[in-house]
Amino acid sequence: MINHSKKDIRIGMIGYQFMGKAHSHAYRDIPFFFESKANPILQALCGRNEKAVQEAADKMGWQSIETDWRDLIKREDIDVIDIVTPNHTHAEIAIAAAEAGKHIITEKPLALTVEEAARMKEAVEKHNVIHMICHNYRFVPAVQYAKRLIDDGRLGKIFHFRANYLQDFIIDPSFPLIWRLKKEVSGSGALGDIGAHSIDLARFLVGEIDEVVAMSKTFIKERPLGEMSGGLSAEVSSQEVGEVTVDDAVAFMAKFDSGTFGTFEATRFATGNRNKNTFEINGEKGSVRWDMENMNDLHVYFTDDEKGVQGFRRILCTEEEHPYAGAYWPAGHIIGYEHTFIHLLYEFVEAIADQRQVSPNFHDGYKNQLVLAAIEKSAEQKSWEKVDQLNN
Ligand code: SOE
Repeated sequence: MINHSKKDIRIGMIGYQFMGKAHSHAYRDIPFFFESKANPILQALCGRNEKAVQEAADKMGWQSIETDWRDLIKREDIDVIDIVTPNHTHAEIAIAAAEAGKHIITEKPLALTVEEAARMKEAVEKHNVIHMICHNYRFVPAVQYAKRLIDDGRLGKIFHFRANYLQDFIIDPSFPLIWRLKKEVSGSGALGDIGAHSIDLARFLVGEIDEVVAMSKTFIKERPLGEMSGGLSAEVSSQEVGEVTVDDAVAFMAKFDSGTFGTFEATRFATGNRNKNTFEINGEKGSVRWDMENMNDLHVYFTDDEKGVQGFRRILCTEEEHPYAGAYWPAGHIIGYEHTFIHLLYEFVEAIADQRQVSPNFHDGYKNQLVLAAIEKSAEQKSWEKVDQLNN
């Protein structure tokens, strides 16, 4: 039976590969698992290759297609523009979408530069649309529960935030020069692609970063030309080689406004680590540890636990008490990567139904971009950099 009290939210999505699949699936699952005020409709899918976009639309359940994003934005039967295209396109599309009065969600990082990010933030503010950036790891129940413990004071004053985001998909020197390895398309390398997620988790859990010092490295400086071929795989398209213009790895230390001491590493050269996104937070009354590869677990330690049996213990965050978890299965029945997008997009469409802003949004994306820029500058100049000095 159709529920007429729900607000229809007609989505137009640009891009349809890895993230396009994650978003499409999530929109479809929202009404299945959540009592949402919104009814997301997969109205139109956009991509330049007509045959490929039609195939993707048929497979993922989109009702129509467009081959030019400008035509999609002009359509009156579209409420939301969802941007899952490479990073260099985010600013132009988002600004045009804001001008057309569409609500906007974009993949991360927000933009290539602080200047672009600032223009995007101004556009969504000026046109008063609802905006969000896809930092999906915030929406893991265990991460949300860690946030609740911190906000409730269970860890006390926070001394350390320690994060690693480790991948290894480009280690082979014959892996081609995909868009993620070109600065003019991606902005930065491991830093903006995965380090941006750790920065978002840090800002979400611990607060703003004040100052950073960084080093970065490009291990393989030239690669054969080629393209992504779905997921994180790619195909070489020519014998020619091109220059890698982004970092393969970055490490940085950060001072938070709160006085918390931060250490971070983001790399695509951590052999054997496919998508190891972790953090540990140490406070005066306790600690929490989380690892995306076992994303349902939160390891906690409390100093007031009984002496003799103290130690890190594992909480399986699948109970009613754990944010989002109650929407799924009986306790102990775990969820996965795709659910992070269901939660994120659920929050987005709910916010649209309620006509209010949501987090993380373009302000968060902008703040994140400031941190990314300070890290790049620090690595280049071998100096401590104040994050706010880039904030004008
Ligand atoms: C590739 O490094 C990638 O898909 C990132 O772009 C995502 O943001 C991350 O969540 C998983 O890895």
